[in-house]
This record gives sequence, structure tokens and C-alpha cells, in this order.
Amino acid sequence: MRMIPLILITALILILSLEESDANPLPPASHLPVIKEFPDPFLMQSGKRLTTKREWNARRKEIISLILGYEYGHMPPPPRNLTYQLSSTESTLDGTATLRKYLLEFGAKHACKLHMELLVPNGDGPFPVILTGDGCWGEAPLQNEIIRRGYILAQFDRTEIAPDSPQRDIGVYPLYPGYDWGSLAAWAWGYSRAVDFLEKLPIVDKRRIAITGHSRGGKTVLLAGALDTRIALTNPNDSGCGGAGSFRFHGEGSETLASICKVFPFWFSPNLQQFTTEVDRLPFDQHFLTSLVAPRALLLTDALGDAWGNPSGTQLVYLATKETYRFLGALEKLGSWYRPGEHAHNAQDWAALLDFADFQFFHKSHPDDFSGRSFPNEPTAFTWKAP
Ligand code: GTR
Repeated sequence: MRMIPLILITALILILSLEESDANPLPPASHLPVIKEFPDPFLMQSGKRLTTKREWNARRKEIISLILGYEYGHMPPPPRNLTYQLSSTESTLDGTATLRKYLLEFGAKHACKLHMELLVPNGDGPFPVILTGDGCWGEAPLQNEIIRRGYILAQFDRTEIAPDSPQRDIGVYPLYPGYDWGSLAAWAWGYSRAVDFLEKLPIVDKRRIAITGHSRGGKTVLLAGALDTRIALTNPNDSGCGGAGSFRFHGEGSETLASICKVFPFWFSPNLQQFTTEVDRLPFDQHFLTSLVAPRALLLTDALGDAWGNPSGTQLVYLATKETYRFLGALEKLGSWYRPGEHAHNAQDWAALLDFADFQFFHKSHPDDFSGRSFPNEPTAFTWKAP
């Protein structure tokens, strides 16, 4: 007898939650207004503009649902059953560090597997961490320097989580059927699982976890840092279109929404396709995504010779993002740094990240210019200001 009301209540909750998601689908692109400039991140969907910092959380939720709904697709909840095994340890870098290799297992029946390698400085810690999922592209540079500055370098290969291809029958996809996520969202979800793991280790300083990635890996870390508030510092490098580059404003020769949707449709939610000829109907631009990182630390690193990566359109996103950091009283947490040269994640980029992390985490001074003004003659992409 006592079971019946419980069953009824569960059924009712299910019906209500289904109705809620069905009743409020995001309108198709054709029903959205044309907005030629960057949309105003402080304007609530109700039409009311924010006035106090306390209202930001509610707006943040709206922005997340727009970004996931139209751009990257939705992710499953955290699995909460992650286990790990240490498979080997080895002294390395002339005895200044230990390389520890782990196997992580999580998700339904522990079917998701992820290998992680940690390069750990000597000593007890806890140490701050630089985490990257770009292991598929080889080892990070500056390992001696990372250790010398007292950071753990944690590396994994995001393509273990999901392939960099349209294939949907491997990686996490078959384990979580029914999600509209593309690879960027799946990889970002993988970053959060890596953080689940790091948080379990006593040698890790949980309040000082930084993430970095390059290009498609940069788009990934920006999404991961936007959503996962345990991440203290986010550093997308040359992330361009679908990362910190604007969809609406481009420098000459930069990648467009139409082009990325044609060549890499599987990186995104299928919903993004409807905007290829209607960019100005997007109810956001990428400053909405970068704003989700605020008030946590965000460093955009870009290369002036990387035309395809839209360095000037990234500066516009940075300038718009500044308004959110100003609104939240966290301007010193936002940085943008440019170097001459081509599309790459090189030692200079890593050194800039280490300087920025030392500054954010330990208030150390640095020689870098993190004020991001490399294109003085760019058009103004927005007319609004922080309330
Ligand atoms: C390009 C792609 C870019 C960028 C790059 C990369 O082909 O158009 O958006 O992600 O690949 O990941 O190296």
C-alpha cells in the first residue's frame, strides 16, 4: 500500500519534468530577432536588465541553457562513481619529479576508461595543477619549468572520451544514448571527470586547478571552464571559431560559423547548423561563453599570425567579456595575451600561462602584457556596458 503513493509521485514528477522541457523548447533561428552587435549579456530573457551582482547567477543559468541548447549540446550529469588505480610510478626529469600513471573508470558499469599521467614535483604538496587533455597531440613543452615552479602537470587524451570524428558508436556516446552533445561537449565533460579524479588526491591543491588546450582543444577547455566552477583558471589557446573567437566579427581569412559547421558538424549540437546563414540571429556570441568563467581566472592566448583563428575577433570577445568581469568586481582575473607567429601551442604560450597562474594563484609579478589590446582599430562590437 505504502508503495502506491511513491509510484504515483515518481510518475507525476516524471510527467512534470518532461512537460517542462517540452513546454519550453528554444525557438528556431527563424523566430529569433536579428542582432547585429554582440547581444547584451546583462539582459534577462524576461526583458529586465540586471542591476546587482546577486542577479548574475540566474542570468548565468539562462546563458548556459542558450549555449548548450544552440551550440554544443547537453551533457550527462557527473557519474559520481569514479574509481582509479595507480598503474606505475617512475622518477624522471633528473630526479626532480615523479611520473605517475593512472587508470580512471567511471560511468554506467564503470565502462568509461581514461588514462591520466601526472608529473609531480618532489615533496608532499599540495601542488597546484595544470591540466590538459591534448595528450592526443603529444607531450606538453616546458616540463622542467612547470616542475620548477611547483606545479603538477596532469595530462590525458580527450579522444579516449570521444573520437575526433563523426563516429558515434565508440567512446562515451553509446554509454549515454539520447544526448545531443558534439565532441566539444563530450571532451569538456571529460575534463570534469579528470577534475573529479584530481580532487581525490591529497597531493592536489583543489583550489588551484588550471586547464589549458589548443585550437579544438582550446574550444574544449573554454567550455569546460565555463561550466565547471571547480576549475580556478581557464586558458584556451588559439581557440578561434567556436572558442573565444567571435561568430559575428572576423578578421580577414578567419574561419566562419558556416565553414566550421560544414567541416566539423560533429563538434557541435545539430542545432547550430540552422545559424550558418543566420549568424546575426544567434541570441549570443562567444562573449557569453567566456562570461560564464567569471569571476574565476580566464586567460586567452592567441597568435597574431593565426588568421584562421580570428585573433582580432577574439579581442572583441575579450573586450565584451571585460564588462562581465567589471560587473562582478573581478577585472584582475581576466587576461588576454598575443604573441607574433602562427597557429601553435608553443613554449611561449605555456610560459605566459605559467606567469598568469603564478600571478593569479600566488600574486607573483610578471613581465607580460595581459591587457589584450593588439588591434587598436577594430570596430566596436557592442554599445552596452556593465550595469
Ligand atoms: C582547424 C579548424 C579550427 C581549429 C583547428 C585545430 O582545421 O578549422 O577550428 O580547431 O583545426 O583544432 O587545430
